[in-house]
Amino acid sequence: MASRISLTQYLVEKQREKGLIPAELRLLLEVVARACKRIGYTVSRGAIDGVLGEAGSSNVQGEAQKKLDVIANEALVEANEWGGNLAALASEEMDHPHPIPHRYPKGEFLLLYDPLDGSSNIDVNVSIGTIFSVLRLPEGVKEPAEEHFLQPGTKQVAAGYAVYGPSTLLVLTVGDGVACFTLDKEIGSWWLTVERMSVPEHTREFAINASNARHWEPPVKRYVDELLAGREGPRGVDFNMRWVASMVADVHRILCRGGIFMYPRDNREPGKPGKLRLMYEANPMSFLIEQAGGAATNGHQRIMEIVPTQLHERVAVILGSKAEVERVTSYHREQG
Ligand code: AHM
Ligand code: MG
Repeated sequence: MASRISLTQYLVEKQREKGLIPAELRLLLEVVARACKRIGYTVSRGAIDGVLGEAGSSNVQGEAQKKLDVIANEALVEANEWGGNLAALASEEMDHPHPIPHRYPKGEFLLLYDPLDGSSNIDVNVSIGTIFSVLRLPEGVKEPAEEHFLQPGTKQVAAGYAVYGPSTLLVLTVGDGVACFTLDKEIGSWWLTVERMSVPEHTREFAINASNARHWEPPVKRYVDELLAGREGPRGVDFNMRWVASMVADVHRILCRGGIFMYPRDNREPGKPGKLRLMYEANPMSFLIEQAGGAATNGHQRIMEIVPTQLHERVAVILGSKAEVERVTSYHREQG
C-alpha cells in the first residue's frame, strides 16, 4: 500500500517545516476535525437513531431548527470548550458567542461555524456539511465579546468544511493552498486525498436557485439570461446548471471541477443583503476558493474585505471560477 499522509501529519508539517501555524492552531483544527467525524457518524445513523426531523425550536434568524442542527452544534461546543486553544466560539445556531467556561483554560483563537449546512437536505439524505472559520482574538483582549469576532475575512487563520456525503471529506486551508482529506471510517483517520485543490479559471457550469429569478437584481438577471441563451446567445457556448442546495456540496463541486455559485441579493426582503451568512458561511468559503485560485465577491467588493457589523450578518455571494466571478462583478459595476 502506498504510504498515506494523515491530517495530523499534514498539519505537523505546516507547523514544523513551514512555520505556518502554531501548535495551538494545529490542535484546535484536530479537535474540529474530530467533532466533524462524530457529526458525520450521527448523520449516517439517520432514522435508526431518530436524529431526523424538526427540533421544535428556532434559531436567531427565525429559522426552524432540525434535530441535527442542534446535535451538531452541541458536538462542536463540547469538543472545543475544554481544549484550551479557544477564547470563544460562535455558531449559526447560537444567538451570541459561547464563552469558554471559567473552569477551563482559555486560548487565543475564535472559532465560528455553521454546524449543519444544508439543513433542508437532512431529511432527504442529500449531502450536508459543517463549515468553520478561525480568527485570532485581538491582542490585549482578556474577555472576548461579540465585537471581537467582527473582523474581516482577510484575518482568518484557517477555514474549512466537512461534507457528509457518499464519502466523508474534510477540506481545509491554513493560508497555504487547499487540501482535501477523506475519512477512513474503519481506522478513524483523515487521509490526504487531494494535496492542492484548484479552481479552473473558466467554466461552463453555474449554480443558483432559479426559483428566485423574478426577485433578482438586473446584473444577475442579465448574467443568467446570457448563460441560458447558450450557444445562440452572446456567450456562444452552452452552460450547464447544478444546484444541490447545500453550500458545502455546491462549493465542493466547484473546488473539484470549477463553476460559479451565486446566492445574490434579491428583492424578496430588501433589507437583507442575501441569504447566506458572512462570518461562518461566506468568509470561510471565500478563503478556500481564493486559496484554490478562484474569486469571491458580493457583486461589488471582495467578500473577505467586508468589515462585519453583526455576528449573524448576511451577504450576497458570488464565488468560483475567476473569469465568471469577474464578469458578474463587472455587470454590477456597470449598473452602478
Ligand atoms: P442553512 O445553513 O440553514 O442550511 O442554509 C444555507 C443553505 C445553503 O447551504 C444553500 O446554498 C442555501 O441555503 C440553499 O438555499 P435555498 O433553500 O434557497 O435553495
Ligand atoms: Mg448554512
